Amino acid sequence: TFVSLAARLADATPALSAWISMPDPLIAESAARAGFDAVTLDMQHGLHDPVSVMRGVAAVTLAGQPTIVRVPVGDFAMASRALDMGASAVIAPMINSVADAEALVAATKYPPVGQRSWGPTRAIQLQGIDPAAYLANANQTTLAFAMIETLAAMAALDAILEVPGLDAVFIGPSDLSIALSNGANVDPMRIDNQDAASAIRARAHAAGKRVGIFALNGAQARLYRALGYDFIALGVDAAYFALGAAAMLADARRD
Ligand code: 3PY
Ligand code: MG
Repeated sequence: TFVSLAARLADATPALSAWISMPDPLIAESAARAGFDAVTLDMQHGLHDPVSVMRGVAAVTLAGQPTIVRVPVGDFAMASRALDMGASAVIAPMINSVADAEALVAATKYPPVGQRSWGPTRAIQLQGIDPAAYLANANQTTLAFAMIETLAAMAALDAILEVPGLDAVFIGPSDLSIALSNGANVDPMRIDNQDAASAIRARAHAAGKRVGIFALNGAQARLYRALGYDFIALGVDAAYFALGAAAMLADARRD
């Protein structure tokens, strides 16, 4: 049976999501079966394209997990298409203004909240519901995450949080650390960067929004769990493979 990210967050907070760059659906399905609470397919920096997203969402859904799609920068049409393909949330990078946040909501919510165009054929197939039920529930069961990862986004944060229909924010700690150091370094764990992320989290929670963040490894994810994030994306598929291979080889070569 279909599980949306909204439903998963209601009973597993924080949800820990896999982060998948490799476009074969087998990779996404393997992550779904490995114990993550959700699977995110990355079109911004990862290799996913619209066809691989369609296949990946199906594989993850049939394995019983919610799928999230991070779309490319400014590609709000793809945000609609990801939901049409059955994703239960989208993450939009580089949301730097109220206009960006409004464009995200317009693409991902049906009227009267937004202007999402009708065509969720694949989502309806995968979720096993009828079109009327999909229309009645989609604005609640699909989530739009605005990525906050620039100085402009931090400056506009309170206004972005007031955009009707925006469900959640997702902090990009690497880009944020580059912005806060004026390009000097990329270091998500820098104290000033963690302070900025915590301030974003507190303001978003005060506005009633869910807050997600990206963790490079298990130690970072543990920190974010303790801090009260709702949704934590953990690592990346290439690292799961490399770490698993290294651990197995080391075990094999032990005397
Ligand atoms: C960032 O940290 O900038 C991200 O976009 C996380 O993937
Ligand atoms: Mg980023």
